[in-house]
Amino acid sequence: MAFSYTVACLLALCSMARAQSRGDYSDVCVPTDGFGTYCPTTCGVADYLHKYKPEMDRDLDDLEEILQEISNMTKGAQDKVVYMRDSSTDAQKSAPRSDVYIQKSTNMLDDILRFERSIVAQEAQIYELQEILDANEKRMLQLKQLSLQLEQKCKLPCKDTVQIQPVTGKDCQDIANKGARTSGLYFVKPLQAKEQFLVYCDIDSTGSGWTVLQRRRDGTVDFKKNWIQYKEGFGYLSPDDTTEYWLGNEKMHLLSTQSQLPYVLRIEMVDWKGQKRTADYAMFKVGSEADQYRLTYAYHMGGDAGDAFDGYDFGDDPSDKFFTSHNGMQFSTYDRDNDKYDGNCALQDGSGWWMNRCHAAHLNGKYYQGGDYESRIDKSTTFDNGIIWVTWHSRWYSMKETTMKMIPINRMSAGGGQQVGVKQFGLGDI
Ligand SMILES: [Ca+2]
Repeated sequence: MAFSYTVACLLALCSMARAQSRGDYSDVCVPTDGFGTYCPTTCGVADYLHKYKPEMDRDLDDLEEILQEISNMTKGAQDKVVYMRDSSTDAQKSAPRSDVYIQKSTNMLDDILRFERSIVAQEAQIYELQEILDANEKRMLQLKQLSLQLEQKCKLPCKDTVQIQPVTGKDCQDIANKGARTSGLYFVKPLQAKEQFLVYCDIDSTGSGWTVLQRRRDGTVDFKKNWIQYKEGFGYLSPDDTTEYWLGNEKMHLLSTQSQLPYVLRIEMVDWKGQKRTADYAMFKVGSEADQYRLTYAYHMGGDAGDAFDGYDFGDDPSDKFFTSHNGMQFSTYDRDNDKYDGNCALQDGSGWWMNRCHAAHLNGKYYQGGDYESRIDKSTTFDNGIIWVTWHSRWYSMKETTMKMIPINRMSAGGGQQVGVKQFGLGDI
């Protein structure tokens, strides 16, 4: 057996040698124990290779499979890359369109936001308009009511003519003496008058007839007038005593100087609280135009308004009272300065009046609604120009209503009023 093995081995070795040259003799080699300790024989190498070949083959097969897989996967990846490239190209090709859509949708979103904002703003506007509408409806209702009131008022018969009483006389007391008992408009003709003129007579139930010279009641007539206007009179006479006027210096002169019978001037004032006060002056006269319609009276007879015509001590200067008295003063207007002042009182205070330097009483002054006017004027340019009677209210208080009226002095006792003592009076007293 050993022989055969050796022979075989030898044969195998020979064949190995041949095989080596030919390369196809691996199957016939017999492995020996000496392999690995000694230098390998040709057969040992062949056997060793043979032994590991299948495993290597399997591994190779596996590797081949893996490589195939990898190859497949690579192919897939390549395909994918191609696909992606194509897609990318396609996407690039279609990009402009999608940009348009994105832009469009962005625009739409912007529009929606804008509309939302617009809706909120419009809702606020609607609310405001609703409020205005409500206010207007309320106002319309008020106007409708007013319209109704006016309609009813218009249904009343209109008075298109002024009723003038038929009785005449030299003054209102003369008219009352003739039996007139109604206050209203009458023609009077003082003794020296060339023609009759219209006056308002305030006649009471006892038969006292007051001739009214001046009336302030609502500020509707501007009392800033010139010499001629104060001379002739201005404003409006009304049969029911509802208007403002100055009867006129010439008429006052004719009325107050027509006879030896002295007159009393009564000044009536109403303040803005509705309080009424009076001041009476005995032997009231207005001089002729030649004497610049000078004011004179004998004395203050009484009345609860105090004697402002006598001047007033304002505390500014010891001469205050002297320079603010009115008895004996000539009449001044802005265009005719007859006052005792270096300047022009009538121009400064915008009135016509018996100015001194300048006044403590000023019934033709500017009409100030509400009374107190000090805070309403610029005192560097405007002085105490209101409707003033300083022995009742301060010079910064303007009266609501004034009346200047005259009556023969004998009616003062006859009318049940104050008893009057007549004092002699001359120009030397002023
Ligand atoms: Ca002057």
